[in-house]
Order: sequence, then structure tokens, then C-alpha cells
Amino acid sequence: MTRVSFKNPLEGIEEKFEMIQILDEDGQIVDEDNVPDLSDDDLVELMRRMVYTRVLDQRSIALNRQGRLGFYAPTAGQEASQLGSHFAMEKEDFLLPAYRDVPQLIFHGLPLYQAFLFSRGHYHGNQMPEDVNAVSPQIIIGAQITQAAGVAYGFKHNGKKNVALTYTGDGGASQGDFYEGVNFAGAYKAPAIFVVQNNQFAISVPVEKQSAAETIAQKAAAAGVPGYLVDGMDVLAVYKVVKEARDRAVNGEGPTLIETMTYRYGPHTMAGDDPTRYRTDDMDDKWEKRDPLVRFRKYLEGKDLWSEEKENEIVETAKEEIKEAIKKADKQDKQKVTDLISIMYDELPQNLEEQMEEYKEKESK
Ligand SMILES: Cc1ncc(C[n+]2csc(CCOP(=O)(O)OP(=O)(O)O)c2C)c(N)n1
Ligand SMILES: [Mg+2]
Repeated sequence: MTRVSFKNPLEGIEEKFEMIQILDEDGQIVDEDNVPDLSDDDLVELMRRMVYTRVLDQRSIALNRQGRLGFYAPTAGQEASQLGSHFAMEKEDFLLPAYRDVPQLIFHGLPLYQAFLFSRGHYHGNQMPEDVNAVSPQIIIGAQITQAAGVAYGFKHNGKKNVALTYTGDGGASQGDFYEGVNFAGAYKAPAIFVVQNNQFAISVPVEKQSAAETIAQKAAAAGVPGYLVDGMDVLAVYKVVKEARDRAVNGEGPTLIETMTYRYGPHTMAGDDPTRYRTDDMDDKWEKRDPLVRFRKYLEGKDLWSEEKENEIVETAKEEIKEAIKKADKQDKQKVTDLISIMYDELPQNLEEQMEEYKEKESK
């Protein structure tokens, strides 16, 4: 009879969840075997999306300060994690973003002016165009995880070769919904991809205070789901891991949990938190040296695929598109209470019919 060993099963667990990196901070390939199979055009497109998103972030912050946008959660620092993962998605795949994931939603097809309306709390910002397989950014932390498990199960049930990809943060991985969603997808081998963007903080609470787990990736193990930890500042690594997860999912091999190690340079949202109260300059400096755009730019320059002129052109085009989109958002009719009622129901319940009349009356004055 073998004797029961009381050795701590968590001993050495870090080795099982080592961080995957392909492109290092100097723009050098460190894992030749895993360089993803992307054409030169794809590589340039990935960089274009990251540059566009950095500009959109800067402009959104400025517009917010001018009182021309409402809710806004800054994205700078997280571009590789956001756009690298989304690049592995197909148009027919279903996206369930969190509030910081507006860039992925735009590249999945949501017109920019609608993203601005979402920020303003206008209902039209939440009306996905027919051909955009996505829901609006989730504000309730973790709710999208269980929804993604359900959408993925639906794909499987209907025999579709598609995935549901959802995003949450390190804080989201402490919620009950997170465990339920990952567990359900694991049990039903549903084609879901759960991306946890670990930007080190849930508002001001550091990740070490949110969980005793060494990594978030290892939380997948309890559900019998593969979990990977990836350098979230390395766009090639993020793309590669998500692409592998997608291939497995559409092949009937079930869900994957992916933790991307990243950092947001700005505040949590534009509602007024002050990151200097919970972060040090040293920490900011350390992460800024890992910047996803700087390292990918170096890599592309080394391949003669990128230049300053090209980047300037993208920046100017982005600024122009943003200007046009905000003008279009400004032209949208102000939302009325009657709009909110009528977009919710095909047929109104009696109590709302009464309210509808009441508000029609008020709005006509
Ligand atoms: C269920 C729920 N609880 C609390 C909040 C308030 N809240 C908004 S953002 C946030 C932190 C989330 O942090 P994280 O998941 O790491 O995402 P990040 O903002 O860093 O991208 C909290 C607690 C919420 N929106 N929903
Ligand atoms: Mg976070």
C-alpha cells in the first residue's frame, strides 16, 4: 500500500504556469518555434490596430475632460492583450467584452460613433448592428463569463464551428460568476475562450490581495480546463495562445482560460481615481519599459515593415476618423424616456402603456 503523502500539492505550481513569451522587451524573438504564422500584411495590420487604439485612448481622455464623453476606461498599456487576442477571432465568433474592451468591439464591427454613444449612456450605443456578433461592454464584473459559457454551449449545440470569447480583469477572476462560467464550459466542452487581462489592479486593490493563487491561469485546473499565462505586452504571444485555443475549441476540445500579464498606464476610469495613491513611479516605469507598441515596432522595423511616416499616417487617419465619429454621435437625437420604453418591448405591458402616454405628453411640450 502506498502511503498518503502530505506534501503540499501547490508546491512548484509556478513551473506549470510559466509565462509564455515570443517577443521580448527589445523586440527580439525569444521562442523561434512558436512564432505565429502571420503574413507581413497581418503583422502590419496588428500594429496599425494597436497604434489606432493608442490614439483613440488619448483622444477619448481629452474628449472626456472636455465633457464630450461619459464613462471611459483607459486602455493604454493593454493594446497587445486586447488586439492580439481579438485578432485570433473570426467575424462569426461571438465577443463578450468588459467595459475596457471597446477597441476589440470596434474591430469586431461596432461603428466608432456608437462606441461614443455607449460612453454617453445613449441606448443606441448598445444596439449592435445585425452583422456584429457581440454584446455591449459588460459593467457588472464577471457577468459576461457565465454568458460566454452559455453562448459557447449554444454554438456547440447548433453544430457551429465558432467560439465565444470573453474578457474580464484580474478582479473579475475573484467573482463567483467566473468559477461557474469556467466550470460549466469545462463540463460541457463548450467552445469558450476566457481571457483574463491581469493589469495588476482591480481599481486600487492589487492582485496579491484579491487571491492566494500564484497565478490566475491555474484557476482553470480546478475546472479541468487548460490555463495559460502569457506575456500580455507581447502581441505575438497573445495572438498565438488565443489562436491555439480557438483551434482546439472549434475542434471540439473545449474551453481555455488565458491570463495576460499586462498593465494599464492610466487611471481605472475617468471618474476620478488617482493611481499615484496606489501605485509607485517605479512600478509604472518597470511596466512602461515593456510597452507593447515599442517592442512590436522594433520587431517590424527589423523586418522593414514599418516606418515613422507610416505610423504618422495612421495617427492622422485615426484622428480624422475620431473627429468624424464624434460629430456623428453629436447628431444623434437625444434619448427620450419613450425611446427607452419602446426599444425594450414589441408589445407594451399595460402599466408601461400608461407611462408611455404620460411621457409622450411631457415630451411633446
Ligand atoms: C459585480 C460588481 N461589483 C463591483 C463593481 C465595481 N467595480 C467596477 S470596476 C471594478 C474593478 C474590476 O477590476 P478588474 O476585474 O481587474 O478589471 P480592470 O478594471 O482592471 O480592467 C469594480 C470592483 C462592479 N462593477 N460589479
Ligand atoms: Mg484589473
